[in-house]
Amino acid sequence: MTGKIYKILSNFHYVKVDDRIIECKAQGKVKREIQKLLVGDNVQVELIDNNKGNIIGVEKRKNQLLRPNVANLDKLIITVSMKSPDPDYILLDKQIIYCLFNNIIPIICLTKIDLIDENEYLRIKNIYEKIGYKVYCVSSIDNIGIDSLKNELKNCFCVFSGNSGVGKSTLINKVIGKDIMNSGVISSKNQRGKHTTRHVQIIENDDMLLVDTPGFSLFDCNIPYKDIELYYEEFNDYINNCEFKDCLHIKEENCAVKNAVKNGLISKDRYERYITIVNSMRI
Ligand SMILES: Nc1nc2c(ncn2[C@@H]2O[C@H](COP(=O)(O)OP(=O)(O)OP(=O)(O)O)[C@@H](O)[C@H]2O)c(=O)[nH]1
Ligand SMILES: [Mg+2]
Ligand SMILES: [Zn+2]
Repeated sequence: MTGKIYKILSNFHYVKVDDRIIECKAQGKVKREIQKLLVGDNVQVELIDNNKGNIIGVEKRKNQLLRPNVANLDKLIITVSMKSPDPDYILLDKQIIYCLFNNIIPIICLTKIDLIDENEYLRIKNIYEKIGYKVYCVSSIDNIGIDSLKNELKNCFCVFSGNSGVGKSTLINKVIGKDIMNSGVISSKNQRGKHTTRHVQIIENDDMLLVDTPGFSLFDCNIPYKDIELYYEEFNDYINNCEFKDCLHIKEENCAVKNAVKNGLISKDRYERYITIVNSMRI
């Protein structure tokens, strides 16, 4: 039988097989083959009884996140709040690069739109939609945009990422229609005075498989800085027209990308963040 790992607690792997959750231990052979099983792994299970089993094999992963440790995701829901905390667009752009590098579909979700002027979030939405990304503008408080986001999440495995406090847990609760995730209510649970998710777990509802992440996720990837341009889809039409073959589009003369920025064909904001990201990777 095959199934997906939904939750891991020490040596126990909770695998969804058909409509049941089976508590499994990994066979020695599997442990040697793959050092660490992850939530999201698709595994072969041999049943011991009705609700216990052994994991006897693992499918090859299509991708893997480092923090949280999750495998095989289809979409990363990059959550950015428009206010409190202020939007971090460098983090957004880095996460898009990371997704494209790892074969994950990036979905942008602008949250807390009840706190700012419509023009401001529509401006951001425009920039990213023009490049070809899907952007959802939501407010969990005013119930805006939840249904269309829900459609995006159906029939796929999605992880929510974004800085602490952007509203991920609140949004997941809204989408699911139940208070499953602890959201930022002050409590005595930890030193920061907030609830945080301690283990990674898949939440399933209505054909959606969702993972909440606690606060910031780390986006380490070994992309050489010279290749970053490849993950800026709006540069594609221009990079072959630069005078220098290895143009980084920063200081070079006769750069087609810089010209496109000057002519308003590429977003100046995105381009400036590109420079910041490339420069931060060169040191
Ligand atoms: N105004 C407004 N506040 C919101 C909205 N969504 C969430 N909040 C508030 O933002 C705070 C943080 O929300 P959380 O859902 O806990 O944020 P999180 O991203 O899960 O944070 P971490 O778990 O620390 O990563 C809470 O006080 C929420 O009530 C929204 O749409 N509008
Ligand atoms: Mg949370
Ligand atoms: Zn150039």
